[in-house]
Amino acid sequence: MRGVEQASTEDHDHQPIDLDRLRRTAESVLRGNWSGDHMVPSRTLYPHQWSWDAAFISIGLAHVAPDRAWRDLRSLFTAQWPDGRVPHIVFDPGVSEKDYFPGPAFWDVPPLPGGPSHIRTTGIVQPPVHALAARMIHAVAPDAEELRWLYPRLVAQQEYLLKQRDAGGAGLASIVHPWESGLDNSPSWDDALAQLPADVRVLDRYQRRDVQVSVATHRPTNADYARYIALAASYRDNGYQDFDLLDRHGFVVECPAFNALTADAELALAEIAQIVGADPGPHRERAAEITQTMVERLFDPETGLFHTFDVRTGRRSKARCVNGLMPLILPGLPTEIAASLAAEAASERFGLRPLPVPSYDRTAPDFDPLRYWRGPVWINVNWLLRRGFDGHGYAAEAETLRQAMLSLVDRSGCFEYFDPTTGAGIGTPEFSWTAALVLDLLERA
Ligand code: 2M8
Repeated sequence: MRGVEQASTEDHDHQPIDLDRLRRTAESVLRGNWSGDHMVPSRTLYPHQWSWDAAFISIGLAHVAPDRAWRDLRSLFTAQWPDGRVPHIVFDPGVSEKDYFPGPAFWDVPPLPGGPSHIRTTGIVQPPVHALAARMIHAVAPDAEELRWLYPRLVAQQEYLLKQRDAGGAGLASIVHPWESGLDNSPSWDDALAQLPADVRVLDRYQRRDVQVSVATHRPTNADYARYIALAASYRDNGYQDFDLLDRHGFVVECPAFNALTADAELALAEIAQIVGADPGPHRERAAEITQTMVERLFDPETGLFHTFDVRTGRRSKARCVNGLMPLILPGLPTEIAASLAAEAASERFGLRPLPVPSYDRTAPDFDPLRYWRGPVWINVNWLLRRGFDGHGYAAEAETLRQAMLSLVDRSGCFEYFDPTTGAGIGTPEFSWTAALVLDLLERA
């Protein structure tokens, strides 16, 4: 697909999208952020390798540099823990401790037993988008050897999440830190976090790096950041153990997006299993079980979308956030629930155009167009939603969303996130997953 594509007529400025320019810009961002054996999300704000970023990035990279796509996943899984967890950050030993906080000294994870001694990681996880990434890279640049290497590792990742992290006992994975959701500062966590003290004195001991390299009002508040640090320190001080989480840890929550991606990973693994000669059946069964449990436990018929469930209190959050729409990616979702999510996504609370879906309900009194995951538009969740629309037969909505994303990035650049009222780019510029997913969207005309 080359040339100029007419954007949706409802496009903000009715500007045609310059596809060639967009492609060149995205490719140049990915060239600039490649670090030898992995991609950094951003040179300034995020100078290491992040887990779910690597998955989104490799999906787009497959179209232009498939060797790097496979390499990115391999680098990440080389740092997998013996218990199967895939760490949310793999630290680059060449980057100074002061260039990202909290860095390896804070997390204090010993070298992996039997692994390369220079590898340092965090001890928390992020959503498992990697099986999907492996399946998608293979579709563009088949490499059965890479798939065979990854398959047992992807299975171990799922087993960790579905066994060690089933703190609620219902068959869903719990997260122990908002950072594990990837939607770090989402209002989804407000109720659970409100039960924890916000002792900002913890920040006297540490220097926040994010507010030195980004605009403070676009980042989490000090009160939230203090809670993040206290929670991470608590999990670390318990040796990153997952038994008795409800007694030992202050934040144990089931997220609809995290669990939808876990079920989606089982579906991708079923396809990978067929290629590598393993049994796809158990993967399909697990995907169906997770989907059904999510419907029973996380769906609220009154709001028409999914909500996070606080396992410690047994309460569902009332906040309407983008993670509540994400189960649309599951093909096994009952038709009427898929229809409810599709209607909610297109409603005035979210909306598919002229700008893509924001991270939080536009009509909520605390909707914040600038602060990180509390309103702004993010490309990765919209890319997932587009897939969901497509998978459930909503072809027009899928195309509307695709156009809205391309138009936004063409107009504003490959930013980390975007103001949902003006479309202005915010957060860090030259952000890898925005660039990578644009490359994938360009292939989906
Ligand atoms: C953001 O999270 C990191 C912590 O993991 C941070 O704020 O420092 C989130 O947007 C997360 O989803 C993303 O993976 C990460 C790197 O892009 O940045």
